[in-house]
Amino acid sequence: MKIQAVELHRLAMPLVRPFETSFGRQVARDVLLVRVRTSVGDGWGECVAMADPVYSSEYVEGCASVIRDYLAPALIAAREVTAESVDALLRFAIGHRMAKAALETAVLDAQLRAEGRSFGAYLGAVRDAVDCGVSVGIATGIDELLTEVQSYVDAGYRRIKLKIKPGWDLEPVRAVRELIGPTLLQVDANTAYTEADIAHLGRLDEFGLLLIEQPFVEEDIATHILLSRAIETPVCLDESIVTTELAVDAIQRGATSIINIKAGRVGGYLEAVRIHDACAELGVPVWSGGMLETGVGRAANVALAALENFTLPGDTSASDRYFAEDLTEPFMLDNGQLRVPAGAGSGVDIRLDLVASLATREVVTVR
Ligand code: OSB
Ligand code: MG
Repeated sequence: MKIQAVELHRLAMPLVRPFETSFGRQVARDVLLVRVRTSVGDGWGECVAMADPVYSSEYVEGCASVIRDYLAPALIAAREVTAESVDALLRFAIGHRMAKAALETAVLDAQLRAEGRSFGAYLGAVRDAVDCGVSVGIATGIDELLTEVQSYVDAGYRRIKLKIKPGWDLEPVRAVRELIGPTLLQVDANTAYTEADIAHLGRLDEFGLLLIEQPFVEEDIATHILLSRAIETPVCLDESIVTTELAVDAIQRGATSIINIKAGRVGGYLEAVRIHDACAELGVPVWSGGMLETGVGRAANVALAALENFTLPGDTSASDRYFAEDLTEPFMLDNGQLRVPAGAGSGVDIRLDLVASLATREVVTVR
């Protein structure tokens, strides 16, 4: 296909409840959508970067800027573009994986819509519905936390993930474990701990957690190896894993035995599938992370989570866990699962009226 134009749409989506992590408190999602206009039709992608560079170095304004000034012009200049060639066309720019992923996803969406093929069929989905978990932010107190967790258990979520940080770990985990009994439970520290906390984190072993996600800074594989040796709870990496090679290396060195896959973090769905395949070969289970996506990004995440080795419930929650109104038809939980969209491309329709009415910036068009 030929890329004729790339549009950047910025909007603000209020969250149904504030989402607090060790890296800050979000009250709204600063959303960046990319629409590619191509010779075979349009495609959409959602950039997963947060408003501020606090989860990774990328942030929404930076992504919009690098797409506008570097990435989109490179695709528009190319004689022929396919989803499979986007990575090579954008390799001249170092890093910026979330920005690149948004573009690659939009190109893939256009390509698959034109072919009448779904993301699930293209990526290799083996099921038509996926098990869902929910990521629960740091609460203002234990009572508030238990009320929120109970509402998710009542809604049917198959796994609870608690955000933890120093000062908010053993006590909330104990209280939630007592509340939910044998329901799957895991924790995510978003890099909030250091090597000095290893003995303390070992105290989580008594709660039978599925895993502890990313306790130390992303570059620090060595301390994750030490922790994996010191505790029984499996260690799972999120922020650290940005390529297939890094995933394989971290697994072989004993730093991680489960991997959280986020297509945005690794540069796109094609690389996400490569990580999935490499982990399968090494006998390492994976699960689908989330970045508070709207239905646009969620649709593709749900398709990815339908691959064989996604054996643990993902952070693929229903639309109403995040938003009162979604940008697509809402994703609704059915017996703890979301249905994999079966329509062409991402399989969802974008509500252009809502995208326009929630806009915080003028649409930027690169041509
Ligand atoms: O670390 O998994 C994370 C949200 C934003 C940034 C990072 C993370 C998260 C979540 C929520 O945990 C996942 C979701 O429900 O989309
Ligand atoms: Mg995480």
